[in-house]
Amino acid sequence: MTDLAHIRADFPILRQEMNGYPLVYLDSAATSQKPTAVLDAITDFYETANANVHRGAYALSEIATDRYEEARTRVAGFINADRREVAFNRGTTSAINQVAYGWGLYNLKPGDRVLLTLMEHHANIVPWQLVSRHTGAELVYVPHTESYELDLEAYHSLLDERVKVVGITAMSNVLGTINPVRQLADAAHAAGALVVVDAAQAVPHMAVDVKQMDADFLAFSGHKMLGPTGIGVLYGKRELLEAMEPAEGGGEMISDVQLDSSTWAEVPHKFEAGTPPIAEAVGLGAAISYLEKIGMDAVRSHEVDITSYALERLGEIENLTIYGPADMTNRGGAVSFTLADIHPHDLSTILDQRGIAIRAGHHCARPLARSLNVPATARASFYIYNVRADVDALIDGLHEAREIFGVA
Ligand code: C6P
Repeated sequence: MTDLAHIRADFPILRQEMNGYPLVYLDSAATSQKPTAVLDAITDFYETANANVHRGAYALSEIATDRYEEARTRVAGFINADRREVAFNRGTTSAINQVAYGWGLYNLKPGDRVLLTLMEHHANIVPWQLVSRHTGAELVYVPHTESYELDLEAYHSLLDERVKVVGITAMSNVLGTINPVRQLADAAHAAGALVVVDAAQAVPHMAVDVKQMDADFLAFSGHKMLGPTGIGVLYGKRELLEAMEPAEGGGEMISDVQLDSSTWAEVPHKFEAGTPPIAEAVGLGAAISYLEKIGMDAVRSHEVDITSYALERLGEIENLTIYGPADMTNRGGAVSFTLADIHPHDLSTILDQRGIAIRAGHHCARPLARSLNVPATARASFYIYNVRADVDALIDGLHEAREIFGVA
């Protein structure tokens, strides 16, 4: 990363104080902050191009449609997909629901299995549970090892002909673990299963190439990658999207509507029922341009640098347990921990009084929290605008928490 001070200056919110301290934002895994370029792109859209898309036969609507479709092209380029393989929606959660209800509901049956990992976010668990109620398919989970990696031996032994779909998080939002998606996908394909990749934590932080991964479906959210809330992406291999049913019906997604049946629009439009998040797509396009200017390799190398520093400094604190790989080769910038028996919510409150924002809780991954045997963890997560001084502030705050709670 070339010029960190310059990058920080692009994020107006980071100039703000919180509780009388400079804001130290360590919750980018929940949502990232937004640079001026993204905020300006959204304002500019509303000021100069706002109209509904794919509908009006007038110039302004065509301009809006062009901006919306340009954003799709940008997203497709970013993940090395064809633009017809990129459907916009509200976020990772809605993208995975599209696959569960559009593919799972029509293709799963009793005796079939959906193979998930214990690291999954609820977004890649609950939709499959809901669909299993209708289809009778069974959910099976791959555990993690003691070093917080996916148990590959267990994965291979669970991967039999009953498994029709494998759901994998590319990067755990709790452990930070980066899973070997290509290797997992090759094995899944050899067993005849499709692969759904939850890339909510991966696409913002590293170069993701859907062809290299050989993902059948891949989901991510704009708001975790400098873009606005309310916009997300479902990538799917074209032949799968063409064969898949839409999970939502309404305007925009049809070719024809008769009284008792309809035919669908071409992909990807059949997955975009109703007025889409137009300005949000434009904002996501601007976020991608911003990330591309930095370069995803530089984004990743900054993450490696700042997270290694955080792991090193957290390691200095006695009675602090980190839940996640110790080595940066297969981990990202989400660092979950507990400190002695201080409740993570108390830690978060004490840090908040110093202007430091971390997340505490189960991070929408309750099965994982249970397997870690903790009700909650504290989690610091990093992004391009974080600097070593942010880590130092976190460490000072944790020392204060130790004193307040009388931890030896
Ligand atoms: N994780 C976190 O603090 P949505 O809410 O649809 O944009 O993203 C859901 C989601 C799916 N998968 C993973 C791996 C995620 O991390 C998230 C969002 C946030 O960890 C909010 S719970």
